[in-house]
Amino acid sequence: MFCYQCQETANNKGCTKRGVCGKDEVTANIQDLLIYVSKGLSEVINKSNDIEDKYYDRISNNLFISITNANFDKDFILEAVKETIRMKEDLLGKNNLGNLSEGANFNSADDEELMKKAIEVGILNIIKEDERSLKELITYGLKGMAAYNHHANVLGYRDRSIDEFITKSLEATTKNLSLDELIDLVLETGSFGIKAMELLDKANRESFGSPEITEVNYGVGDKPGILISGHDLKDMRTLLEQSKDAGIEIYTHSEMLPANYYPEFKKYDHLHGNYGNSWWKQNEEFEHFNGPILMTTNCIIPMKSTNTYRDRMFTTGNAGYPGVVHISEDEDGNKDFSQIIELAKTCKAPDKLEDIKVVGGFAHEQTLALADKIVREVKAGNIKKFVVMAGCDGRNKDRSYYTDFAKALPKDYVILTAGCAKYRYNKLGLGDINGIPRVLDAGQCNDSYSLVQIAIALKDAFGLDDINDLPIEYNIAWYEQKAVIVLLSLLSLGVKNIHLGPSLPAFLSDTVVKFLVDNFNLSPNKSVDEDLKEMCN
Ligand code: FSO
Ligand code: SF4
Repeated sequence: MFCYQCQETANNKGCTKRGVCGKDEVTANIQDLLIYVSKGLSEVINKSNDIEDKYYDRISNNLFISITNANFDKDFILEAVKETIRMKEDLLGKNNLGNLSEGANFNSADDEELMKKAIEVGILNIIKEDERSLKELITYGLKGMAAYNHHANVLGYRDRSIDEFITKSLEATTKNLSLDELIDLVLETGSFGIKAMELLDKANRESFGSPEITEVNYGVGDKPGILISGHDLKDMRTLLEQSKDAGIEIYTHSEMLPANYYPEFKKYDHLHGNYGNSWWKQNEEFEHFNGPILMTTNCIIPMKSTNTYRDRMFTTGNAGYPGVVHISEDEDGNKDFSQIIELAKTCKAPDKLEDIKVVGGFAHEQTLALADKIVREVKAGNIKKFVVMAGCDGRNKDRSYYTDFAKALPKDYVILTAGCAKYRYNKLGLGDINGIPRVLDAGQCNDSYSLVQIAIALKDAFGLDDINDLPIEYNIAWYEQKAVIVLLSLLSLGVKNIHLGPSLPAFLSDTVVKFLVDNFNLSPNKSVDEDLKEMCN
């Protein structure tokens, strides 16, 4: 195996025996095969006519499955490989396509043959480092984009241009392209990242209402509960609806926290609030929850031998974990969570972890409603700058940088955040500036789109021509591939001077780093003091 797609990769070079994330070698190889056959299916889709949605869905699902910490179940992933090959053969049977690449021609349903192929199709097959770096940067961006696209698609929202861009770009990564052509494709991937986030923002707002400023309860009640984690708001609605008269309560976890901000979910009295912290604390916190846990997407972490919650954990959608019950949708796209609800009724109420309330829900509509006030405070000199600290959290000790940075920021700085990165500083009690909280949480990582909207609105309000003239600094934390598409999206908008940490991606070659530094002045995090000096001038 060789995998270097996330920030935790071994020695910041690559995982070669077992992933730091817990992914074993066989699973890593099957994921490589899944990407290989997805590129083959993409080529066939691109050359065929009248493609039904289900083919594009297969591609988005495959990319999502291979995101860090989404799916550890090799049988599940192998089944996705076989289904992808079946769908490709099905399209080939309907179309006369002539010459195809090796990946598009590859056909097997035999486990042994598939496993042999899986070992042969790793990313080190791209020999030239710069070419590999750019092709993987594109592929990881597409993985993040596909996740957002999938969440919009299941809510009935679709933009064919996004689907087509994903399949065209996947096919492009199999071709001989110059570095300049690949760099253009990297930036185009960022533009489509904005489109995908915009589509999901619309899907979420039209389905569940616009997020509202909300005080979220982190305490517990005395009824048994179900903990729902991940990013899938459709699953959230289904679970709330199916459990409303069951005498239990629903708690959000990690990236599901922003569900508490949506009017549609607030209607359910049994939505109790949020339980716990960032994804990487789940081994400990799930033990204390006592009831069932539903993982709708990443981030899952492997259970320890001492963990007892395996029998009360469930996965759905593109998430998977060996030995854990997976709840699939039926032919009409509906899911039945009744076995989770019945199990919850037999469980104890959650143990109390903390007893606080934290305010969030500053997505673009709410923040723009405050825009006049914000502009007034900036013009009066009470708010000096905004710092976008969106992105991911991670378990690496270096990540305490973000807590220290947030604490050390001057009192007239406001943090704009989205994604699980917020758990590093959302409970610090950083106060407010004349009623404007110093941590404005827009929501999930995809809600970085809201932060872009806020920046564009502020640019107009201040009458500026260039987004880089705004009093905004960017200190982005990355971990997995959704943060890659957020970063590419910002670059595609021409945002410069982004600080990226806690380390630069291992998949960026020296040449690609140089390109990003020369053209965007991207810089890796240094110490809190050095970065504060650069950003607070
Ligand atoms: Fe975090 Fe995990 Fe949302 Fe990611 S929970 S790390 S960027 O999945 O997608 O922010
Ligand atoms: Fe390593 Fe990250 Fe890949 Fe897991 S996802 S194998 S930690 S690089």
